[in-house]
Amino acid sequence: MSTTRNTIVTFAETVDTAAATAREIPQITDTHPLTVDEAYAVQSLSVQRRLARGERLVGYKMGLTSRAKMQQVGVSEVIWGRLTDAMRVEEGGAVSFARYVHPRVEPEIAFLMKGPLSGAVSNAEALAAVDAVAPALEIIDSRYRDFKFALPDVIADNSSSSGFVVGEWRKPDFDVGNIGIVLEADGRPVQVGSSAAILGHPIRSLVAAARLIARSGEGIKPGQIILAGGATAAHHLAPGMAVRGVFAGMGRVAFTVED
Ligand code: 0L1
Ligand code: MG
Repeated sequence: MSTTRNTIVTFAETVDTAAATAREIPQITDTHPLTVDEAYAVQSLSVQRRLARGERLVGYKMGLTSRAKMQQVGVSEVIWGRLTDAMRVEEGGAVSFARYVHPRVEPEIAFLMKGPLSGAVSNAEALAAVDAVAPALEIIDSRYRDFKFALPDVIADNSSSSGFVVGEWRKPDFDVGNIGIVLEADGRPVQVGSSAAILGHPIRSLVAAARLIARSGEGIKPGQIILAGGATAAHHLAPGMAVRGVFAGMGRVAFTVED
């Protein structure tokens, strides 16, 4: 079955509408095989629809950055998605559960960029382009029914990205390679991990971001935020829940879930 430009446009509209209206959809690859490149083309067009509605691109998220998640989806490469200003939740703020299909949260490290980054770069070059680091929480919400998807489905669906919360920025004058992280729900620890779970060191995720995003003809720009990927498994959100990430030596980041 061939994938034409019209097919890409149709799937972009499908995933965009599903995200905008919090409706679940069947996985695309059930009825139409997609290559990874075609899936990124769907993602690109779907995010362009958001930008056309007035949202602003503010950065990128990296996904499947831990061995556990890669095994879960059966892949050996990380994926990425786009972040817009409308996806950002104020630190300590509230989100509406009704805005999502089956949302989960995972703790991440966020990088704020001061320099551009694109293509093949070293860990040192990536670090030199970082202005600040912060504890962060990503809200992921696959729009696919029963969480059933293949890799191209997830990529097309903006790599499940739905929202993100960023804590206080700090100068990157300390090593973020092994930060102890506790994810709490209603004051109870529900996940415990380390930033080392993010490709062994979150800076490697930034290096991968520069390489992969360049393939699509885009580049990381100063002022943009990069979410490095989940440091623990994701935890399901529920109405009324208070969520907090506690990052050793970095601070806290929190939000609540309303109905
Ligand atoms: O942020 C991520 O690691 C992407 C996860 C994509 C799959 C999922 O929704 O669990
Ligand atoms: Mg994530």
